[in-house]
Amino acid sequence: MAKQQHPWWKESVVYQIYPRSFQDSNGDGIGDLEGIRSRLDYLVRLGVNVIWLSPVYRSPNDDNGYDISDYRAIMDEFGTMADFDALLRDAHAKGLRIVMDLVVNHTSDEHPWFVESRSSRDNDKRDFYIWREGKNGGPPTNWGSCFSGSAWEWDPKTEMYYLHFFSKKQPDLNWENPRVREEVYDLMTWWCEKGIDGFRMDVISMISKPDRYEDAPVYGGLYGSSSVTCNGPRVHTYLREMNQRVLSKYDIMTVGETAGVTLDEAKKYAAADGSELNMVFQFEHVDLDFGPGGKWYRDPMSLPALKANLSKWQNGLDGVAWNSLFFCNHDQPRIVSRLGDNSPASAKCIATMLHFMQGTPYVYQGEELGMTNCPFGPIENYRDIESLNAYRELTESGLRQPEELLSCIACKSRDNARTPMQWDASPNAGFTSGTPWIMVNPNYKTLNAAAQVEDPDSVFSYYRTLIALRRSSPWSRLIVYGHYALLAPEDPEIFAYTRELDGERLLVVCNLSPKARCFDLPEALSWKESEVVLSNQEPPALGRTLDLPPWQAAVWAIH
Ligand code: TEU
Ligand code: CA
Repeated sequence: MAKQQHPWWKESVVYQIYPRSFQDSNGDGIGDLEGIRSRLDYLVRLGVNVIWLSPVYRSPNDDNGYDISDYRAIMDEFGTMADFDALLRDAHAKGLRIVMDLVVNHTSDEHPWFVESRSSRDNDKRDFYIWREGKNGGPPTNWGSCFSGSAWEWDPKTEMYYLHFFSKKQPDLNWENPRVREEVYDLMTWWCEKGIDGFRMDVISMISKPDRYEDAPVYGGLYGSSSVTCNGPRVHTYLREMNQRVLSKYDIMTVGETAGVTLDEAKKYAAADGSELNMVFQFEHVDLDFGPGGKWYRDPMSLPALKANLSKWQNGLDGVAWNSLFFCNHDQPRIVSRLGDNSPASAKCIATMLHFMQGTPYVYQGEELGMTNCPFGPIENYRDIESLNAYRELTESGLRQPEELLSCIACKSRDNARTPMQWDASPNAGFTSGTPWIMVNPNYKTLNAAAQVEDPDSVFSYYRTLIALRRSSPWSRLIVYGHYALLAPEDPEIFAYTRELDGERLLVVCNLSPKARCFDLPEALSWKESEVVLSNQEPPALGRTLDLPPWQAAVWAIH
């Protein structure tokens, strides 16, 4: 595809579906493809035009589908390939595109490649994975897995270690091996030929391992940081090759999940010349509340730090690469419980702040309803391998006290995003007629789609408006392509900025706090006329000083 100035993926809004938790169609308590198909009209109503499907491939589900044992088959619990084809057909008929999750940093240990690879030292597929001798009676390096424990697993059969940056059932592929890359390009082509509309590439920043396997710094726990393998020496070579071999042949959208990416690296991953991927999906802004020891330590997220960070990415990629805009996904706690106070007003305020920025917005299922973190209670109610392993490792080692760690897990667990979609007030929120695989958030009786879809003041209707403003309104070009400028960087409660394109301007002001605030617009900002574009409450009169009630968000076009 020739490089386009205004490609569809810049003008889209993506909705992420975590299939396991979206809609169950057969009462087994697990969401499935038929369930998704039955809810397409809801997405049409919301106004999004792209669906990102978290993995639906065959998997033993050690990490809910991020451990794939067959890239050309559908997970039994989710249905069949015929169900997938029906979903793709119906989605396309309704104007919805489908982007597949591509998990090729690692496979499942049950993938036939790994079964072969581990069978003997001289197996034909041995070099599909990363095998090393131990050192001093232990693993080759001190690297830790993102899911606790060492990143190396001892395999007694061949008496060597294999590398796994996630669970030991997710061995890392060896991208150095050209045969591995060929296999990946083949399976990607297979899906493109089926007519899918793009790929979200799981931890694609980790596929190129360092040249030297050396110990890494230890920040909080027992192991060296896994970030040593982010942006490895050949990652851009591989992605350019992938682009030439597959991506450039189709009109698809590609988004790289690029943990640990820097601004300079992002300019390569998502270069405007189209040589690698379309956009980066990075985590600096949502990792601001990590403590010095990482995710399981809490620091408050200061608004000036958040503003500085988001502004860095807005300004840094403008014209040279492309951002994803998100606060929520299946790995993140709910933003309304994090930055907000769980109220609908705070949900709308946070959404306004994000959706008027430059980049492609991602809405994660339930975010458009203001779904909140879940009061799980005891550790037994959690399902996520990351939370469960961290709890075991950090309490058993004596590094953390159980109660204190549990309160941290309650705030940060990925399971907060994975409770069933709240469709209505019927049992199990209308998600399943059976027993859900993970608990339903008890607030579903009042917080659900049925209560919101027709209500013009609901969070759902507000998201619908945000999406419509971006996709088809007099301000669409300005919202998609306008240049960004932050106002009042030091203000601890107000997030305000402008967007500007060809002499047209938008002013976005969000009071991200539960208290009323007076806000003086900077002297340098001037306008003659103004028009309210959007407001989540009665809009304040636009003057040099704004009176903003708690969680007020307002957007003006100024001339
Ligand atoms: O996530 C990779 C990643 O970098 C993190 O967001 C990770 O989930 C971390 O543990 C958060 O605390 C991707 C997927 O989005 C995630 O669901 C998978 O578990 C992981 O890769 C492995 O495939
Ligand atoms: Ca089911």
